[in-house]
Amino acid sequence: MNKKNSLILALDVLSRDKALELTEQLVDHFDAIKVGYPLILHAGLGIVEEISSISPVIADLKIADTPNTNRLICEAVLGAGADAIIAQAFPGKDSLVACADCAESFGADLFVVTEMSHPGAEQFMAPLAERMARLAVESGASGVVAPATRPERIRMIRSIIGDKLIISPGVGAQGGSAGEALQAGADYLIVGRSVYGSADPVAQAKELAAQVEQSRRS
Ligand code: 3DU
Repeated sequence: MNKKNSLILALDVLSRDKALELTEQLVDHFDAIKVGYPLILHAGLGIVEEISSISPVIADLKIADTPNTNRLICEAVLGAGADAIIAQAFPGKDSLVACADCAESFGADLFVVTEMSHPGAEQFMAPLAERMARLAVESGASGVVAPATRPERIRMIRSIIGDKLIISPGVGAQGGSAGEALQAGADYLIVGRSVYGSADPVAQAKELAAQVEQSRRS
């Protein structure tokens, strides 16, 4: 993934046509497009192939199964053209290594969820986030997913993972601040509803780019 804008679009729209229209409109403003269950379940796996011919794609299937099933899922979505996958750490090292091995065989990136950005993540994930971040490093992941809604947690996770990448959801609709997440150590911001749900997605993307630029200068 080429770091130009430090922005990843979470494309959780439900139709192929809308997804492709937004991709065409926004491709220059985002370094990658993240697609997940909402879009893939509605539009089919072929949407990964279509978007990946326009932009790098991160497949956010939050893969969380046995090593063999993880491998089958990774092969399907990376085979469809995704450049990166997202997996959960909690199934354990063998499951995560299966994803890392598959990503490596496709020349793709693996991002591991440490602690999610919604309030409920404080219940089970936050207490284990440090261990999950360490596991991500041990397993050979390219980076982790850490919450823009809790910049102090990004800071803590950065101290564990060194120079691995942090991609960070929660800016905009979930209340997180772009500037604070970047200052805390996020490499990329993942933004969905506040862009694709806006009356003017390109204007929203430009506003985010201005915030990224301001944070780089400060
Ligand atoms: O809240 P938004 O609409 O900006 O979208 C955020 C995206 O990031 C969405 O696809 C969601 O599934 C994903 N995500 C989180 O929000 C929080 C996480 O911890 C991990 C992924």
